[in-house]
This record gives sequence, structure tokens and C-alpha cells, in this order.
Amino acid sequence: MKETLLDEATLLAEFEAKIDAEIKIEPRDWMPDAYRKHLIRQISQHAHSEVIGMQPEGNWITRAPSLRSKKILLAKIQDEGGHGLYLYSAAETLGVSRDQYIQWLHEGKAKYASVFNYPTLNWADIGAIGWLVDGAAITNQVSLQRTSYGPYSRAMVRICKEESFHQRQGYEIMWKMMEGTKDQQRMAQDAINRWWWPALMMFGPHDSDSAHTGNAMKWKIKRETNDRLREKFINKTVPQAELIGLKVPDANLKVSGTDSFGEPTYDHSDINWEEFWQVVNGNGPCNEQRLEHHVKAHQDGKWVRECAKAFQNNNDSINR
Ligand code: FAQ
Repeated sequence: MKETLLDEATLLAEFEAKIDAEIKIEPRDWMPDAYRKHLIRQISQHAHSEVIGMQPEGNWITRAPSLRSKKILLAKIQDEGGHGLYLYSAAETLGVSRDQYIQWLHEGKAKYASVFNYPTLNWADIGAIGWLVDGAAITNQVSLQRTSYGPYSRAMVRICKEESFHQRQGYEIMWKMMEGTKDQQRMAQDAINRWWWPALMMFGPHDSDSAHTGNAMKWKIKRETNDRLREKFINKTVPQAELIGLKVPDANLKVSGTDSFGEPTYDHSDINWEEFWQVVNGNGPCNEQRLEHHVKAHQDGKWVRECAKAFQNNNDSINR
């Protein structure tokens, strides 16, 4: 018994030394149970977000205003499915199967980003999602490239490359609309009015209310806190809005100073946390619809998974 405890202490010391030295933790390395559980929760929720996030945009493929915009949107949504795949694969290295992750999602035991529980009412919303939602996602994910778990970190590097294209795709839509008719300008402004706050909510609760930030920062799973990332996003996005003539829907927004690069920083209002927790806890405008759609698509795809498995089993027996 004593020997086991001593071994565990040594393993923990080695694990912590690796974290301190910025050496990635790999699937076969020893890791504390709490670290593994933390990653299982965060990476699988991240994967679910990518896949559920395909729904609000998928809704607009058939109604894209030109063949060019349709092709771009299709490619973008397909990328999001791919991001889900990289992330589920990274999460599976922690010893939990993809089926189990999906079951937790369907049972409401796993979360996904609250922002995807808002409806996409018109084409300007597709611009706002690309610009603001992908813009917020990339702000977070750039820092997650340095996360301590190897498979998660490597997935993030590839995802970030694609996400920066998505952000520009969305900004281009908004910019084109702001160069268009008065009605198009009104649509773009209405879209930022509805998506600004949900995008800020993507960074999670204030650091002081965040249950997981302490361990996440200690183990270098997260490299920057929720509030720090949110401020970074605001600082880079407000000038982008102003450049194309959009007004950020916050009466208290004003320049507060400059950062170390001489770029403006901002004072702003606080998030409506009551709304945030309502949506996170399943009571947003589209929570029910998003989950129902996922459950149905999963059931409808059962035969495809069975065929793929049978094909693989057949190949395995031929090769034996
Ligand atoms: N929505 O203690 P914390 C994308 C939950 S990818 C829902 O601060 P943590 C691409 C949190 O899970 C976007 N739930 O937690 C795309 C926890 O609940 P739990 C997704 C939220 O983990 C674009 C509880 O509240 N990105 O958009 C939210 O330290 C366009 C307490 O919170 C990621 O997932 C929220 N906004 O920090 C796709 C990035 N915020 O688990 C398609 C990776 C918090 O105890 C179209 N994840 N909660 O039941 C992270 O960086 C972190 O997990 C945070 C939350 C920052 C999301």
C-alpha cells in the first residue's frame, strides 16, 4: 500500500515537472484522474459545439444569395464537421468512446456552446456568425494551441488555420451588406445587435464565477482566462465594426486606454448573466430544436455506421 502511494507521488511529480517544462502530456503518459476528467469534459464539449454549430448555418445553404456564397458556406460548414472529427478523435485518446460522448450529449449530460441556441433569421446572420462567432472561437482557440495535452493541442493548430478563413468569410458578408442598400445595412446592424452579446457569452462566466478555470490554468489546459480572452476579442472586434460603419450594441462602450501595441482597449457593459445561465441550462430559444435535430440525424445515420462497420469487418477477415 505504502509503495503504491509513493509511486503515485513520484508519477504526480513527473507529471507536474512536464507541465512546468511545457512538455506535452501524451495519451500513454500517466496523468491524474482529475486532469483526464477535465479534458474529457472540455474536449468533448468543444467537439459537440463544432457539430451542433453546423445547424444554424446549414439552415441557409439553400438560400445563399449567389453560387459563390453557397459554395463558400458549404465548405465552411463541412470544415466545422471536420473540426468535430479531430476533436472527438482527440477526446477518444482519453479512453472514452465516441458513442459514449454522443450518448452524454443526447442525455443532456454534456454541454455545447450556448451561442448555437439562437436562431439564424436571415442572410446577415450568416455574416455575423462567421465574423463574431468564429472570431470569438478563434480568439480562444489560438491560445488553446498551447494547451498541455498533445492531441488537443495538435487538433487546435489545424482548426485555427481553417477558423481564420471562416472569420474573414463572415466579415466579407457584413462588409458587402454595409456597402449595399439601406435595407441591407439595416439587416447587418440588426444581426450585430442580436449576435454581439451571445458571442461575448462564448467565453464563459467571469473568472471569479468559473468553476474550472483554477485547475485549467494550473494544468495549462487553458492558457488564458475567460475574462482575458473576452477582452481580447472586444479589443480587436470593435475597430472592425467601426471600419464598416456598424455600431456595437452597447451604450457604455468607450475607449479606456491602449494596450502594449498601442491599440485601443474598451470599457463596456456586463453580460446579462441571467440569460447566459438560462441558455446554458437548456432554456434558450433553440436548445430543444438543436438537440432533437442531432438525435434524429444520429438515428437516421445508424444504417450508414452499420454498413461502414460491416465493410471494415469484411475487409479485416479477407486480410487475415
Ligand atoms: N456555453 O468553469 P467554466 C465554435 C459551462 S467552437 C455553454 O468557465 P470552462 C466553432 C462550462 O462548460 C465554440 N456552456 O468552464 C464554430 C461549465 O459547465 P460544466 C466552442 C458554457 O470549461 C463556429 C460551466 O459553464 N469552443 O464556435 C459556456 O473552464 C461557428 C462553468 O464554466 C470551445 O468549446 C458557454 N458559452 O470554460 C462552429 C472552446 N461557458 O462543464 C460552428 C473550448 C461556460 O461544469 C459555427 N472550451 N459553460 O457542466 C473552453 O475554452 C472552455 O470550456 C469554456 C468554458 C471557455 C467554453
